[in-house]
Amino acid sequence: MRRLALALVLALIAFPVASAPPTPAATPAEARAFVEGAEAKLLALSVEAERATWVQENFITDDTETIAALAAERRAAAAAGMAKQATRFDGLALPADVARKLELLKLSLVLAAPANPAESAELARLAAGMNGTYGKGKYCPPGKECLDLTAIDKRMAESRDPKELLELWKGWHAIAPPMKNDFARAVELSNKGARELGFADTGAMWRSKYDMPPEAFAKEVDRLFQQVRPLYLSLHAYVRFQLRKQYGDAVVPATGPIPAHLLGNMWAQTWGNIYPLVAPKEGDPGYDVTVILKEKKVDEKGMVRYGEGFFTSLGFAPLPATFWERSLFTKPRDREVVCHASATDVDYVDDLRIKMCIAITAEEFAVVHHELGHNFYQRAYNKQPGLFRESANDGFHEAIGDTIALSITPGYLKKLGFIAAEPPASKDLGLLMQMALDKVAFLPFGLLIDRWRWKVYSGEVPPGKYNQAWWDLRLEYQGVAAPVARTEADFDAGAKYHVPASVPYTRYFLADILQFQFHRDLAKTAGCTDAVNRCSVYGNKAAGKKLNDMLEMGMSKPWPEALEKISGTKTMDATAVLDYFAPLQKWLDEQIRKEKIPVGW
Ligand code: X8Z
Ligand code: ZN
Repeated sequence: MRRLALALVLALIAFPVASAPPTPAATPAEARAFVEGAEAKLLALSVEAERATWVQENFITDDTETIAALAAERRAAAAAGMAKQATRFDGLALPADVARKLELLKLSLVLAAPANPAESAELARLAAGMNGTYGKGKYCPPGKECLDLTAIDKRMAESRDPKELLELWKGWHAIAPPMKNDFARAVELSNKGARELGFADTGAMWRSKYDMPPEAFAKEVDRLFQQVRPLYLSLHAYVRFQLRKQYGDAVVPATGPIPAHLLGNMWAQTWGNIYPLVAPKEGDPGYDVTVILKEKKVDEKGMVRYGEGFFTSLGFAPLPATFWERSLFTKPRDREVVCHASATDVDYVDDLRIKMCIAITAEEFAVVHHELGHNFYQRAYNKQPGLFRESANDGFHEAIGDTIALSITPGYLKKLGFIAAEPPASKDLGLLMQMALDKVAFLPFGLLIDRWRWKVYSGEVPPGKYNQAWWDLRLEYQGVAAPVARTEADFDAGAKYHVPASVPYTRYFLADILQFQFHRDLAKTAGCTDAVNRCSVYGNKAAGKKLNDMLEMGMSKPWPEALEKISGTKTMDATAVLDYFAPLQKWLDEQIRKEKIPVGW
């Protein structure tokens, strides 16, 4: 090869430029051959990288981290190289599938590798290292046994002692500062990689993955948030009012932000664990799924079996035997693992697995369905070409399992034999409040993590302002404040998994909206005429087919076309959220009026 190239150079030198043969123009056939070759290579490298990551996250050691970093680097370097080569087909009229694949080649990575091999290796090492550091994170209270995140989560959910909650909050957030420099360096390196691919920075690259210009996507996200913001404000106001009753004036201000440690969750992202503090008196549904699961002695695998059972009731094939052999369901005692729940398809065909340190609670029952949603999606699109083996957009991937979990209604629980009778419609307020504490409370959180990262990647927020910018956004969007004074020595964003693990987060905001849209439309397909929160698509093959038709498309078409399959519209629409919670919103606003509860912060 090299000799041939040299011969060509010599030939060009030997002949006057005017007589040099023109570079043959690239043809559509060449473009197809190129992209199909790239696709096959990338698929093979992705399988290798997925396998290495699986081992690293299930056995955190220095060696597995190195192996995972090497595999990630090989994939990233190849993808970046091929994306650059693909530019030679720019401007060529191409069949739609080839053009889409060439575009996706550029967008297949979360962190783009810089061309410089040393820098590319450094970025991969930093990413694997932060993932491991987070996974190993612990809080060691003085004189007591150390607590990992699973143990801390449990205390955060159950404790009503503000002192203990504060200790846990501070203790966990102390895992992050050692990662700050690595994070800042990874920002620099991945930005370099993104720029080499023609993006302004990594944040702009992330925003380019939605079949529309990046600025239009940011606007679209804002539009959706504005639709649901009034509902969030009402919920926030009522929750703050009730927390004041529990903790008093000195801990919770009348009109200011809610201190972040009191909401039953380390990041104040879902508030379902404080349901007993805010439950509408007249709305108690009369059962608690956590209690029922424990009474029925459902174990970790049993939780997953219920999830699988829902999908098979819709017509999906059962999970393969290897799923049960290879998944991680229980936190091992003898080694470090990344407990943050995840699902993967290691061979991109049917080597499906989840990794989760399952707790037997209603909250985790929903998470099990969330993870299985990933697996059933992955298998549904496994006949697509490699570059299309992805969800329509990343919000779709996150929405599928949650859509199914919205069908865990009293009617479904009765079918499972969990409850003897369905509570009457008058108890809907309690059910809606429980759901809103998780889903409505999450909306601003789902948005702000990437608002912060977008500013970090663009350079608007330099490392010296990371923490201030983080809390500014927490205040602006969530109306939540740090429970103790913070400085730039803290790195509070780093205490949330997706930041050290480099997982984009806007996907969860989109999923929070999309799941209500999907649920509303699938319930309609199933012919449900009840209030939408009482509709379950369990056992409905027509709804299952509709869902599968969309899942099978993978990423082969722009996401609005996938959305259309289920919803008959190409537009994401938060009115499904508003419809679902309409009775609760009415009730909240009545309380706000009656009790003169201040709204906002
Ligand atoms: O990270 C997750 C899943 C894995 S994709 C468990 N979620 C987000 C989070 O935990 O912060 C699900 C909802 C939000
Ligand atoms: Zn997920």
